[in-house]
Amino acid sequence: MNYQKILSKVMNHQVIIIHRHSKPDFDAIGSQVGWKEILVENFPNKAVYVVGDQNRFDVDKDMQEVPDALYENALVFILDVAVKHMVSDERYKLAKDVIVIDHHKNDCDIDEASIVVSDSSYSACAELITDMALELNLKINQRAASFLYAGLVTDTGRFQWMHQPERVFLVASILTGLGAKTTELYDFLYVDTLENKQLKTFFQNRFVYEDGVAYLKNDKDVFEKFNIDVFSVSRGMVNLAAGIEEIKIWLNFTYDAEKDIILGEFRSRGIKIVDIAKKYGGGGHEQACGASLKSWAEVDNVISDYKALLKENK
Ligand SMILES: [Mn+2]
Repeated sequence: MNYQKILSKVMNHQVIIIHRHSKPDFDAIGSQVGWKEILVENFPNKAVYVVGDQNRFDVDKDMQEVPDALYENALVFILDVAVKHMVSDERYKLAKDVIVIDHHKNDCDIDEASIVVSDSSYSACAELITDMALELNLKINQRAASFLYAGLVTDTGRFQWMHQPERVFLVASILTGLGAKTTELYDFLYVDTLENKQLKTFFQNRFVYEDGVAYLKNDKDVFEKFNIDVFSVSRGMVNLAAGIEEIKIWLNFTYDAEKDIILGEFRSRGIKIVDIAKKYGGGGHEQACGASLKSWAEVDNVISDYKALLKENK
């Protein structure tokens, strides 16, 4: 395994900066902050930083401002992503050395990387990071355990979607044994405000159900109507159409005014759907993926493609 090589690179650098994908989910933040905690715990003399865009998953406001000059001699880790256009803060290009650790199916296109660990048998990047830390006999403190556990829980949909359940539960057992704060996490994730619950009801009722495919189009008017961010609609609402017997594929399309693109989030039960995401320049997991689309006409093409895919699979 490459883990020993990774450890030697850590040993040989004084400054370590950890990146991950933009619009972070809890696996991205959990892996990033968890890995930082592990490095700080085991190598207290090193300067370790975490950078990137912030949202509610940066629960303790860990993200830091790092001057460009710091990159010159730095080792950069890029976690939970292997494609350059999705990395938050492109200054990783200034670094002396780059290591990519990911669990998605995409091929890595980050040319600066000297080591790429890309293993889609891991259900969460946090699972991979934990496995690596254990293999390297690194101490995982309670804060690291809590963040890594958060990544594990969210990327598996609370232990529903797992590539290797035995390993997932083993890692979960180890992390809870190390004091991961589970109740705090579940309250953060699953206790909702009344306003939010009502908002979800609104979105749920707007899904269109056709030929085994559910889809929802969220255009500008949604953001005029509600005080809600793009991510909360795009990622936050897609699974409102999950768990319906007749629906095997569910899609959520959300207009991102800042970038003037439409974010597509695609999910399925029992059908591999990532190839269509890739066809439109996106990617992700076999049954949970996405793509950025240029127009509502293109959105309709995606919907037609998924309907056709479902027919083929019947
Ligand atoms: Mn992940």
